[in-house]
Amino acid sequence: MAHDPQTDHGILEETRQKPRHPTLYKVILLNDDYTTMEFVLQVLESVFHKTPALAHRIMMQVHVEGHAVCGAYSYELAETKVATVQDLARRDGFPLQATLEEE
Ligand code: TYC
Repeated sequence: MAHDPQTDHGILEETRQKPRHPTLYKVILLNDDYTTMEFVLQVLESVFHKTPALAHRIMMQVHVEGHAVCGAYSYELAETKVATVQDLARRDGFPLQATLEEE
């Protein structure tokens, strides 16, 4: 039945296995006691392209709840953003951390 020559044209079965859209990865920003709120706002605006108002909301959510999602991206882009956050933070002497989570 799986290979009925009347209906099996040999294409659909292979195609159906592939995801219709690429897996996205959430970048999660984590709270700490030392990174300044101003620095977090800068990161959200420059790395995640948030407006100042949205950056403020996300920063405060991290501050109050411990973590918040900054956006969802392809694996490679999400990894790059996590690395960029950490590079910028270390450069300014802050312990700010970001991590990835499959959506
Ligand atoms: N909790 C930090 C403070 O009080 C601010 C902060 C917000 C730090 C968000 C990290 O991802 C963060 N200065």
